[in-house]
Amino acid sequence: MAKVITLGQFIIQKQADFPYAKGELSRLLRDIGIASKIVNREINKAGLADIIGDVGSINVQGETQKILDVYANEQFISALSAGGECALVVSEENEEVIILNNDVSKNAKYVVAIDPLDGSSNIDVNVAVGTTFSIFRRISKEGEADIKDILQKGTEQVAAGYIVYGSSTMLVYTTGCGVNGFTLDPSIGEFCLSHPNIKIPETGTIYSMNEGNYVHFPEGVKKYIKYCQVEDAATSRPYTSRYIGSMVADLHRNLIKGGVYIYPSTASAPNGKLRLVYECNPLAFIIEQAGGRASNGFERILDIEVTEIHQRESIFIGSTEMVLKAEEFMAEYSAKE
Ligand code: P6P
Repeated sequence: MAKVITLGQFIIQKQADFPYAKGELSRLLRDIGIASKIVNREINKAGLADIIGDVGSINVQGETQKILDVYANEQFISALSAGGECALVVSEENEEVIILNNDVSKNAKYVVAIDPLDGSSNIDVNVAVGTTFSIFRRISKEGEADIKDILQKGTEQVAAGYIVYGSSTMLVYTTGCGVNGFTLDPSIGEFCLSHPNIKIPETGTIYSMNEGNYVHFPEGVKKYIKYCQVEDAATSRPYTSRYIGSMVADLHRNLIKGGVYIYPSTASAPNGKLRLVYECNPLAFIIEQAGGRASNGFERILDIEVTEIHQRESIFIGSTEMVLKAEEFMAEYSAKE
């Protein structure tokens, strides 16, 4: 029976990789882990308690806020505030940055961007949902956290990860030294190392996108879809189309099995739908650390200038060879658009 390594033990073990670390990032990651266990508990009983459905309010994205969205947001923000290792939070659910200026947080070394519950429209139909988070070192002086701390390019992230609340609940994260996955063991309430040093297959046979938007896709995406559907035994085509409507779940499946997820520009989302700061950047960091690739069809996601906390970006993310092929079609058919 292999020794169980919990998330907390693993973080402490890995802390040794950072000679100057004094434990702040370790505690921050643990704070996120604790909040995710509380959120997980509510998600798992959403069908029972009366926390399904809308609170009637609208978030900054103009999306109806589900009770669980709001609950998850509150849990993560209060965990980050209480933990004292985070000076500022950006959340999909809040229009403005949240500066945590209590005595311990105002001098914290790190800032966090988070989507507390992505894909929450799936809650009511019992489909997997996810949390994404991105961690930066602050660049402001102690006591004066501000928006510039979070308007940093994806390459500046010190850590990033996601939690996928699926058939099991998993936390997957990177600090720039590879990607490790932990599965929640409800019997002991601990995330346990289940997927050490995850590497995404160089190529795959799964493509994920909402083909209902086909008529509004860039020409390069249309050509790539046709490429995926052509019979060619040598390259295992036609591929399989899998789209859950919950990016974290689609990305996690593609991370394990190989595949590509694409959310390009569409008529209703001319800059793509996904948000750069708290969705594209953390997932791009994870995928690159696992040996994959993430771009907006033309430019590496992690290199994209960040100008607004809720800015949207097209995303092509997954197995390197599949993203490269899609980028070839974008270069040939869409670069001029
Ligand atoms: P559409 C969920 O709202 C989300 O942000 C992603 O998780 C998901 O992949 C996508 O949007 C679904 O959007 O337009 O296909 O319904």
